[in-house]
Amino acid sequence: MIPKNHPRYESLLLRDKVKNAFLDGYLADSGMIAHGRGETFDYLLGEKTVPAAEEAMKAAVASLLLAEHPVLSVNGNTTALAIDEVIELAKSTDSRIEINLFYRTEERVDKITKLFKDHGYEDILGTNYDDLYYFDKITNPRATASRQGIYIADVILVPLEDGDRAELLKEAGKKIICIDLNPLSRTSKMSDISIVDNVVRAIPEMTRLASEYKNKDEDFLLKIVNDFNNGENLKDSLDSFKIKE
Ligand code: PTJ
Repeated sequence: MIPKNHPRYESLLLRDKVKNAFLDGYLADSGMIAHGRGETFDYLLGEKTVPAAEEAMKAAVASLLLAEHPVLSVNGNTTALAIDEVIELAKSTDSRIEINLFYRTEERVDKITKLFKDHGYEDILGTNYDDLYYFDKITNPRATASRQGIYIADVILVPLEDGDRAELLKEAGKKIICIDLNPLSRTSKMSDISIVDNVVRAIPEMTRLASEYKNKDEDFLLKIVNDFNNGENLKDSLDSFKIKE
């Protein structure tokens, strides 16, 4: 039990979620290491959404709303930290949700499938019963794509993704939006839109933006997307890190 008046309460609460998800068997052991890396970047970012991330989120939400087949990809960490928030974002952007695990096992997929069902989301893709395609033509468990989801998707949101799969999806011609606290990661560098923020702040903010943009016309959304420059935005994100006291 973490006392609410602890100065690091919010951070410890996230750690607890990650640890419990590991003990429940759906978060990869490496997921705890990935979380620790994310924590460090978030600490240096001041644990707040910086203006560059807000700009990237606007372009990301506009892209999801303009997409024909938008998909939100989820893994163990995203499920542990933001399951309800992902479901809300899917509803507000008419996106599908697909399980896409780097360390894919049937057991983890089943557990995540059940969790989404328990949270009221019935038709998750990428399950053990889905019609899966393998992007690299060999049945590499890291390269799965549901034929109703990632396989036909034009825009994919990948929160907390590893570089290899981001690369695979990019090679498959998808527009990639990532949420990654590390602006220097391969995923951030190769994505079309990189949101340098914590998934726990970014996903709810994207849902808020989606409700704001929902009734805007296509030209309004296209202008946001076209005015966005990911390289420039990543530089701004990097400048937001405080490495001095
Ligand atoms: O559940 P699986 O099997 O798909 O595995 C998921 C992990 C995260 C273990 C896997 O994709 C992996 O190994 O990822 P990496 O290569 O460690 O990359 C994760 C990135 O997410 C790192 O750049 C972290 O800094 C970043 N990160 C960690 N926590 C957060 C985060 N970014 C945003 N919000 C976070 N809470």
